[in-house]
Amino acid sequence: MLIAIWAQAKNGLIGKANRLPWHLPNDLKFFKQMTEHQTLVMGRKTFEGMGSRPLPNRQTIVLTRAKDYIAPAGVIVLHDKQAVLDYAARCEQDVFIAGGAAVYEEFIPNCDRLYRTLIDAEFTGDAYFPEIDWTRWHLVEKKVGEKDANNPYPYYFETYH
Ligand code: RAR
Repeated sequence: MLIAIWAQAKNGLIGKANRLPWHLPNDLKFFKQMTEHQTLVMGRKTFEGMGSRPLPNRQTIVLTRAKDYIAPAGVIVLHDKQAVLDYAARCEQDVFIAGGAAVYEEFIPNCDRLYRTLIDAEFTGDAYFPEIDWTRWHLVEKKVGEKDANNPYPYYFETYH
């Protein structure tokens, strides 16, 4: 299955200087849990925003047009959408589209599920989730995130089929 996973503020904000605009460790825990032993696809800027290091216990695929891109050992570099779709069709694992904006825009039409963390707060940043055809998607689950000193915003984990 191809699944998009992202966190956004109410206004669609997803990023700031290739990083996340907020500190919300419970979202990263959710991201970790959902993607464990699966495959992650991320754009080159998102990968570099995460320190150009793959996360443990999941296959990382970096998408870049640069044919000479050097990634750390264990990271797969692919250069276009079709190569990712071919990879996803062959691999046994779920393939998670993990950002950023340009990558979501390219892959959402091919996704089977969406995992959206909706953060009910305002932040500043420079990257927004793209416009998508919401008539295709049905909310099947919405869980309230636990608020505490380290996770001080109201937030929700939504699943769309
Ligand atoms: N697609 C997403 C993401 C993606 C995302 C983006 C980032 O910056 C642009 C990130 O850097 C802050 C991260 C970070 C993830 C991360 N982990 N993820 C898995 C750690 C933390 C675990 C609590 C980790 C993982 C696995 C093993 C060990 C450690 O730091 C991610 C974020 N959120 C959502 N909803 N969709």
